Amino acid sequence: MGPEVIEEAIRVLCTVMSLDRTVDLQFDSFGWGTDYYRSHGQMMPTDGLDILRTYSAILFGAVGAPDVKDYITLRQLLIRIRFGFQQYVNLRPVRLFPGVDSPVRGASPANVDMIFVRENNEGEYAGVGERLFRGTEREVALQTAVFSRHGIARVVRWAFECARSRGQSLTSVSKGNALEYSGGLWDDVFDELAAEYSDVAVERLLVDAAAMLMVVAPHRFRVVVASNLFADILTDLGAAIMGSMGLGASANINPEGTFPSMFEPIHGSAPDIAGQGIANPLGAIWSAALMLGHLGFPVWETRVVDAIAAVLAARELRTRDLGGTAMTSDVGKAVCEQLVLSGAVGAHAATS
Ligand code: GGG
Repeated sequence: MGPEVIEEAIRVLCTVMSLDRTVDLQFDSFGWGTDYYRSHGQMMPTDGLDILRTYSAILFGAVGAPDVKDYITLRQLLIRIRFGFQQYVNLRPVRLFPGVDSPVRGASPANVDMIFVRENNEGEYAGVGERLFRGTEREVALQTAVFSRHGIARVVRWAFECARSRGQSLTSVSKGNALEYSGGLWDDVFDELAAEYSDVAVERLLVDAAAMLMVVAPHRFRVVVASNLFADILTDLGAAIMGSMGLGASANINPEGTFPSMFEPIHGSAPDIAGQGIANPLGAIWSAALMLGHLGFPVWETRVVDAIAAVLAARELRTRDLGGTAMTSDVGKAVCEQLVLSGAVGAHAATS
């Protein structure tokens, strides 16, 4: 369902451009993915990163298909781009929009407002490992988690800066009790940096406690920093608390700007509903909003998120995941209409 939701994200970006001529984006589309794999034996061309490198940003849909191993689709495309372009920060906002019912009792827009900073280039995703004695009774799989001081420090520092700029607390999630090497290093680096950022309130949680507290006390989380795997899992939980996986947005950021950053909804390809035009496009649209902020249009980022919020608050147009019957394109068009309704003032603000 990647193409369906990205189509709506582009519809919204085109609406923004029609409202503000200073937002001048051009799009090239690459059909890299499982179809490409079936005909070429790889998920993207060998020189795919060289092709992408010339762009200002990447808007990514989804990967995954039942007939291709998940580790092929994910590693040969999404992870290749994240690692190849040193997108070591994966920003994932978690907020409950007014008008959306959370499955979590007591969750409200006031107490569900988190930003996850996911380490995006290391951990269990480093791709280091082996399968020994394949297909035999004694088969063994080794998956080595890679945690470097440099890799931890750069993402934790980024998270501290984020928390400081927002005047919010920073929670670090690890598993330093059972994972004495990786979790131990993570905790040490976090503590060292916490001493430098004494103005930022901090909390350190074990990942199991963090999962529990996100449900029973979501207000405790504002900016959260965690390793690749832990934050991947916790942000799916976050999306569930938000009301739907279809709402989750993310930004894979190369903070130095040496390479393009990439923006993608956090959901996968959902083969059960792909191609039916019923997927929720709001996670993809929110991701496009994050892209606008990254490209220097923070006012338009806010306005697109406000338009998403308005559509959800109206409780009229909902895709199936949120209990409605609306089509993907209906929801995309509704966000555009909201933008147009509030357009003239915003266009001025965006350029000033
Ligand atoms: N929207 C991108 C996508 O298809 N995500 C699915 C997925 O499995 N993601 C894993 C990850 O974010 O590491």
